[in-house]
Amino acid sequence: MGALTMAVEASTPLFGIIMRSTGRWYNVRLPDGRIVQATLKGKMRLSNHHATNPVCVGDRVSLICQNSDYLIADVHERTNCIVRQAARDQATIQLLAANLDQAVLLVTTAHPRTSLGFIDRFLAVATAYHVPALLAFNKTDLYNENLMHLAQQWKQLYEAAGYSTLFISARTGAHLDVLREKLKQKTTMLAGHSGVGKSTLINALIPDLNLKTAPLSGFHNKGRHTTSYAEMFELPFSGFIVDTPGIKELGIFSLKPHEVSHYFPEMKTFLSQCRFNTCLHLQEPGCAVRQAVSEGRIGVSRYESYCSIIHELQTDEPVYGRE
Ligand SMILES: Nc1nc2c(ncn2[C@@H]2O[C@H](COP(=O)(O)OP(=O)(O)OP(=O)(O)O)[C@@H](O)[C@H]2O)c(=O)[nH]1
Ligand SMILES: [Mg+2]
Ligand SMILES: [Zn+2]
Repeated sequence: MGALTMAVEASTPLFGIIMRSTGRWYNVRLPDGRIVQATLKGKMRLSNHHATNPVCVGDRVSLICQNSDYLIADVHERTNCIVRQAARDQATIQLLAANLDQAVLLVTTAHPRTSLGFIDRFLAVATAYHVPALLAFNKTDLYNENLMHLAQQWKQLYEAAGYSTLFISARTGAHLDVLREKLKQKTTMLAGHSGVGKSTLINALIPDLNLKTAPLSGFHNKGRHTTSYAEMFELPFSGFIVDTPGIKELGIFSLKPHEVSHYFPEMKTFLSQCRFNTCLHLQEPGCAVRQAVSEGRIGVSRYESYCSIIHELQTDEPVYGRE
């Protein structure tokens, strides 16, 4: 009886979650918390021909053990998956992270200041991918009166649009208790410009981790990234957090122009009031969205970001379908 049980166990695939992928090797977390290294089973490499990587961080997989090597044999269906363009003007995508419960976008009015356009694009893409997003203002220890005033204005703008906001300092630990509550038992993607403090924050949440961070002086250089691949970490208070690199290229490429307004939550209530149901809310007569902007019920900067996304989608060749 005992021997039979062992044989069954050996042939049953193990369940695992991808924590990190660097080229050929994947770190996979087993249900007991152990992390093992695995490679892809041959046929897996071919499964998604649009993507440079068939498996990504957050993926739930079936593992088989062959000659004491772990092989990833299957990827379970994803609840969502954030992708980016593998390279500009190339018809390939890179899967960044899958099965996310939420995204925290780290922003700051200090250095390097986040642009509203970047925030709006990120929020629209996250909404399109069914990942609820919240804004965390970081480096609040550096906010003087002006920077704090600006941050308060942004907070109002985004809360009015339907997003939660949070003020924290990864450096001093201010309000990290509030953030911890939001992260508990969830899988969260942490996003934000290079230098905004993502790795510093994860180090603060997970003592002894010691992720590499970079001094501020290194950020004169555009496009510099200290973190160069996505990696998921287990939080000591339960839950997982994904540190992501280069979220800048996170594309709006997969959005369709007529859908974009649905990813701006504050526009939703006005959409049915436009004269034309094909209204893109640009120059069309009888547009309820533009009316709402002129009445101050939709933020001007939000509307400008909306227009710039539409403009980009209309001028760029759409090369991808939605993942
Ligand atoms: N004063 C202050 N500095 C911070 C805070 N958070 C991060 N920093 C500093 O900002 C710099 C960049 O932080 P990182 O954590 O490396 O930034 P990152 O977002 O991981 O950057 P990439 O890996 O390049 O995407 C480091 O010098 C940090 O010490 C904060 O809350 N306050
Ligand atoms: Mg980093
Ligand atoms: Zn309209």
